[in-house]
Amino acid sequence: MSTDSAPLHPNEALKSRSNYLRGNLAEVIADPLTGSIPEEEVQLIKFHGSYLQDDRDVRAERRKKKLEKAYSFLIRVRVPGGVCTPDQWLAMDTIADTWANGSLRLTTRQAFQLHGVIKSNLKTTIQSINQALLDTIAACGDVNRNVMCNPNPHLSELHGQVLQTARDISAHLLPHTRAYHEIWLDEEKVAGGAPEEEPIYGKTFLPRKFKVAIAVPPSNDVDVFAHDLGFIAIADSEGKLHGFNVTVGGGMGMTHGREDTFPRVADGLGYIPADKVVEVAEKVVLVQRDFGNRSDRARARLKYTIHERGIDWFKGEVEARLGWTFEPEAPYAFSSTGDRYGWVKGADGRFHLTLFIQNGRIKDTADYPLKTGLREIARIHKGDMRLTANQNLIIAGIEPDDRAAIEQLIHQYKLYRGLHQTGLRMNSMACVALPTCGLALAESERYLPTLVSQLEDVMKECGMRDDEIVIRMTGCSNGCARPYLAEIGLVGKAPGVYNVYLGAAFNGSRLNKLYRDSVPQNNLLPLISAIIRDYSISRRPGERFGDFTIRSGYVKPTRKGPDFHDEIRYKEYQI
Ligand code: SRM
Ligand code: SF4
Repeated sequence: MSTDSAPLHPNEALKSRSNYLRGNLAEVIADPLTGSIPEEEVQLIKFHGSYLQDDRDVRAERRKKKLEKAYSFLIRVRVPGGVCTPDQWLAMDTIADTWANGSLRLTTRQAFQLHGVIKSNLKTTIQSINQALLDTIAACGDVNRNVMCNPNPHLSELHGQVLQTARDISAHLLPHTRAYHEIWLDEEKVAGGAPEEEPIYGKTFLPRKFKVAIAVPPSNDVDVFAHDLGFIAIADSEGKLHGFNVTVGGGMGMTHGREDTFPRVADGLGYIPADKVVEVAEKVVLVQRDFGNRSDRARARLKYTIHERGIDWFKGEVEARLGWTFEPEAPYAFSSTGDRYGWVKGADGRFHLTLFIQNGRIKDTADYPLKTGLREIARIHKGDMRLTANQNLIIAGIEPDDRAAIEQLIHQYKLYRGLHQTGLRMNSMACVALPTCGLALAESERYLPTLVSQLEDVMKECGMRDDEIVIRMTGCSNGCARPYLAEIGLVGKAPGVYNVYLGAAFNGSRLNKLYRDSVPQNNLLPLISAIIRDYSISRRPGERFGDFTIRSGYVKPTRKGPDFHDEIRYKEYQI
């Protein structure tokens, strides 16, 4: 149900006639005449965790030669809470080499991505992933996505409970259709085409993607306010899970040039006891299912439903379906969105090692055998591997007696590089962008490391080598590396051209704001260096970079979603 009188977006009819996400997927995947699939199935395959892409580096050349685009598929593997076993890591490592482009991507949502899987290998690859007891169901599409949670194992009991909560929410919100099992795993078809039950989603699923995260204060590593639905864990006096503050209506995506689209930080709904969490997640999803915009996909996320109808209306709808009311929010405080790097000893005496992984890319280079090193660790490791929301990796649960062997491998494969980077780099994130992302307007993963190196020189010169500034880049305005919550946000506008955003809070509670529109790549270094130099001289004790840029008048603070664009009007007025 949508209250919008505008015609439904074509994807709504497409979902409806797909017979619960089957469409002609099985047939078109088997067609050997092309590396591509038709548009209808391009939309449907997302619900199965995959995207059709092409290598954009060779697009022009192939067009000239009148060749089909260099098509391949992205596969996203769901990892609730980011936790997998060493065996699953090894399986992903092998699959990346055998069927994909040889690298693994740890995503900003604690999942794995494979790139470059050609159509004829798609089914085998998905089967191999399932053999490792992982899957790609609902990793993309208009459904609930990978559920994130704080992966810091040293928080022991509380963390264990939060991880279980993430898994419970994930399982509860999975689609029920057997389409995935039929198409990819050769399960027998539902007898006689009998109608299936899709109790939460119905035939047309959600108006748009839906994202859930659980944060454990004081860490806001999951960027809980960027989520459609967020839970902030509240512990009792013994450090055990007591309940959650619930947040709704966060999101990052916007469209350049459309001021009615904007990033938004979530609103609070109140506090709930821990055992109510799955029920609340379901009801929030149901309200969005029934009232989300199904006409304009750029305005279809929960944040717009709440922006238009108001948080009080939304809370009332959720409470009416629950049959009980939220308690007032419990006190909590966030300190940062970053990861805690290096070795830490947990309450149970086991060790955990967090490594910085640049942009989440796991591959070997001539002087940095990262992929091989992690493979060797996974071979002997008895704990688990944890993907963080900042694209990093925790080798978790190392018994004291096993630490020396892991340290030896860290040394042998130079993995200590993931421990000794500057404060700026350790707080950097870039989305994938070119060459695989079909929506990229500019480089991101392939460019940010270079820009960071240049800015590092300035930081060192200012005596700020280890000072933390959160810097994030994306190749377009969709916000996949959550750039609007970065103290320095760089968002691709065109090839070699970026918008520069400043003024987000270090703890992820305030969005940034546009500082300069359409800056050519070569001007980024002088532009940002000048502000860093000013910061090094004029900052107050303990003042964060984002707060400084507001106090010093570089940008005005963004209080909520729509005023994210205020500065643009202000700038136009100045001109
Ligand atoms: Fe994203 C679309 C990559 C996290 C907002 N995102 C895409 C696609 C699939 C492009 C496409 O639709 O053709 C990208 C694939 C690129 C590639 O080649 O790999 C892509 N998104 C990613 C990843 C891999 C970025 C990364 O470097 O880690 C992240 C995968 C997460 C996962 O494991 O599920 C990723 N995307 C995000 C996030 C961050 C988050 O969820 O915390 C956001 C912003 C938060 C949000 O959703 O509001 C995000 N991605 C988008 C959007 C804009 C959605 C919107 O509301 O407007 C799109 C475009 C769309 O959906 O139409 C998009
Ligand atoms: Fe692609 Fe844009 Fe997402 Fe980057 S932010 S991965 S360019 S959709």
